[in-house]
Amino acid sequence: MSKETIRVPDIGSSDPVDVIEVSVKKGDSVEAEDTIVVLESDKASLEVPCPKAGTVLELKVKAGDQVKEGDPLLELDVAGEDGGEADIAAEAAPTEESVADEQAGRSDFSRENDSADNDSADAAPAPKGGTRTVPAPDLGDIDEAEIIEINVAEGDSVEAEQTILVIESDKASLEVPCPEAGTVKKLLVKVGDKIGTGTDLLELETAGGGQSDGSAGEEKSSDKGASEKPAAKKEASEKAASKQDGAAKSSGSRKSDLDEKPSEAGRQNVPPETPERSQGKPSASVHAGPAVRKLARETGIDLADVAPSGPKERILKEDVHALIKQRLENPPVAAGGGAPDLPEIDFSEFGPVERQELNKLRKVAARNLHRSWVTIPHVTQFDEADITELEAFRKSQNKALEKEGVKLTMLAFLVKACANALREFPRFNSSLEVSGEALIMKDYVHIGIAVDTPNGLVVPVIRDADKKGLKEIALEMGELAGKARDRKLSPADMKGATFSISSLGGIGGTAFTPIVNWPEVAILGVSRSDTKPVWDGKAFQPRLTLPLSLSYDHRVIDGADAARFTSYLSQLLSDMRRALL
Ligand code: CAO
Repeated sequence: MSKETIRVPDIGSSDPVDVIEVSVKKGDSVEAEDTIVVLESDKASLEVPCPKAGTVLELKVKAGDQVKEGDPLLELDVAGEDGGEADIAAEAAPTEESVADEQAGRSDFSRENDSADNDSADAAPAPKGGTRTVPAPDLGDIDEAEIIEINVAEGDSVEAEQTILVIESDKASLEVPCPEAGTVKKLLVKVGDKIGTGTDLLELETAGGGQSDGSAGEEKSSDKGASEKPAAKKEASEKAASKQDGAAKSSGSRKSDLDEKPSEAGRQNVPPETPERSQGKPSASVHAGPAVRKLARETGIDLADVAPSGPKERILKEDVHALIKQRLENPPVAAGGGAPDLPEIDFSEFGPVERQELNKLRKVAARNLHRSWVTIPHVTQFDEADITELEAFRKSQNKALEKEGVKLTMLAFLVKACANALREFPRFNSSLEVSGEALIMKDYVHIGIAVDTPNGLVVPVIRDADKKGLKEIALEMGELAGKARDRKLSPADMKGATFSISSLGGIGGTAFTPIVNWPEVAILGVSRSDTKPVWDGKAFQPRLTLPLSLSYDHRVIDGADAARFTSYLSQLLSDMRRALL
């Protein structure tokens, strides 16, 4: 036996970095090049491979520790070697975030301190309008990399820095950002293609139209990919994660493993990144290194479905394994009771037809709706609230508030009332752990509001609704609804809802059964209020009545609780003074 201490390799910086993942445990057999830990600074992450094969005798670090060059990582019983003890520094392998810097001749954390020398490339003038070819960036010593995702489609508008595709080599994946804003005229590559430095990727029509030779842009594009500053890279990474699912699906490529994380989706049936996909803006990302992504791909796991347990919501290998285990133990509903395969039907046999491709927002919404529908046992509780006095109060207040530019809507009262009800009935503000073994009770009340836009449905979030006044809620809602319709919502605007409200009151209808927006456990549907004759014991009185439809996850909420919740809500809306109690 030969015991060797494996140490932190040269990471190019004397500053300590975080251990965000320990990929092996005591007793594990590791092969040379197997990742043993993942280190991360503010701007880059680095997978550290084991320099030799052997058995892990002892771990010297744990996730959350901080280390610097030379610190011991683990003790290894080196396979096939005998005698003595040795010290050995691991050699860092780049993750996707460090590849761009590697291309620029830096494969370590030092890059975060030396971005100034790259500014010239970033600042290279873009051609003023025209069609240009965007080539692959300088891939350094990577001869060939495979395109694993294409994140844009022909006709898409793209922004500068938006990820257009993701490539992968043996050790790393890299998101290739668009060097400038424009419209994708033609894709010149497809998923599965092998590309090298300078391979033409797409034709981009840049602002201004017309034709240009694009050479300056090509140069810029190449440099850009190679020398992109970490912050920009990080953002591009987020963009890629936000975009790739739709693109992967539409291009019929592999199951997306850079998929978005829908778990904090603040929207009705649509993950938060969805509108961003259609808008080409950054969005929530899955945080995972290449090794984890590879594992997910190999095992057919969609990283979007994996609950992260690492720091900064990073998905670890063990998270992927946990999901595989869970699926083996509890096959998803689809396996037993999901929709059977549907036969293709040629509708043109019966009359003229036109095929209309769904936009990305709707495609992803469909997927999430289906997932919620088949995984959550839904029940809808119907109720009514007498809002006669509330409506009178609202109208009277609106006259005064108009001057301040605030429109006090019924929805603002509903948000406030729901926030109160959620504090009163905290189970409605929880999430069921994926294992099904625990509830995550949340000590914050963030309410998602379904907003209808021409592009599809989005759900911006009013944060800490329980702590805000009606005016503040009304103002914020107006702003968010406006941003939604102008497609200007940021990912942060749509994250973290604990409960959603879907109001169709402005449109019509008497009741409906909204689908719970997983991982939330309940959603309130609101229909159009109407004046109804209500018996007061002596006579029928005309009362303005608001229909409420509360759908809930029956695994978490009992029918009796749902009835209590809507009764409470109804009483509160009948007399908001109760909110003060
Ligand atoms: N009953 C009667 N009238 C109502 C009402 C209700 N429950 N809710 C709103 N109204 C009235 C409003 O008072 C307003 O009238 P005035 O202009 O005369 O004041 C009018 O309907 C239009 O309201 P609105 O819809 O613009 O405003 P809102 O605050 O009620 O709703 C928003 C805002 C963003 C929720 C809404 O515009 C929207 O997008 N709704 C659709 C949500 C959706 O699609 N949900 C379905 C999800 S499930 O697939």
